[in-house]
Amino acid sequence: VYEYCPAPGQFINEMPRYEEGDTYETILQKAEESISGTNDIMISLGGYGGYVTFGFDHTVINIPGEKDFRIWGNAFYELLNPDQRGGSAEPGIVMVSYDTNCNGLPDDEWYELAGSEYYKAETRHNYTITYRRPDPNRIPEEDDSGFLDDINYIPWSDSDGASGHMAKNTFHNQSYYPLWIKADTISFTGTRLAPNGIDLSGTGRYYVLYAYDWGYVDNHPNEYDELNSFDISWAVDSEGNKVHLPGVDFVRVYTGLNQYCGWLGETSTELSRAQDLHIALPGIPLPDPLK
Ligand SMILES: [Ca+2]
Ligand SMILES: [Ca+2]
Ligand SMILES: [Ca+2]
Repeated sequence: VYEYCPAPGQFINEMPRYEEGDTYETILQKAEESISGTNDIMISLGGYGGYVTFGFDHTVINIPGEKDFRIWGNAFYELLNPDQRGGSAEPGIVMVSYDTNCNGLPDDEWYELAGSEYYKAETRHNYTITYRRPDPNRIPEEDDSGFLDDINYIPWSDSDGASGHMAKNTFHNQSYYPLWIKADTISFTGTRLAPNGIDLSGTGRYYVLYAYDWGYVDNHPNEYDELNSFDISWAVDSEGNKVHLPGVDFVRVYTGLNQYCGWLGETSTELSRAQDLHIALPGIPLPDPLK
């Protein structure tokens, strides 16, 4: 893991856990120990824009016509209407990079993998958000649900001129702002997908987050291996033009939505593992047939 830069969120400082004295370096180490190999410990990227950058110990080859790597998240479909593919889908956008200068470091050009939403009108490109550290002098205010006890917790503003707050809920009482960060603001830029959460109750009490079709992390349950697998040939440049990469050495995943869903809280991508689909792990056969 080369970078772990989450946005604020209800699982931040817990996945991985911040302990007194931790620095960015020790948190990075914890993120690496969480998702390396088959350790399978979930890390959270927090709200919109939060990201992790990781690599393999080899180049993942882009085999034409095949998906090349897979990423595990914690998405699920609700039991009542599984056919509608709604539940907890918190799509993370994938970027890839090829070690063009062969120095083993992710200092080369990055390309987004254009998922099913990339070219849609409601998808926003070059979107920037800035979160501000909570004001220690604010007076916490509850909402009517009883589940949010600090609705003005973390202020954010974006490049569209919109602003709001990430609330604090009664289920998670630790700081949601990354405690190892000294700066009072954190900014992220990227593509932002349209909201995918629908409040079925109409009163803010029952949100269902519907999965997008394909091309995102933490969007479909892990048992749908094909829907959690990625083709390097989906790569596009910053203008949206397709690019051909022979393979990738580095992968970045960031939370793709700026959305708040009542007591479910902010939408945040989680992930726990990645795998090169062209190399079998000991004891774990390759998917057959390769899709
Ligand atoms: Ca491919
Ligand atoms: Ca490099
Ligand atoms: Ca999730």
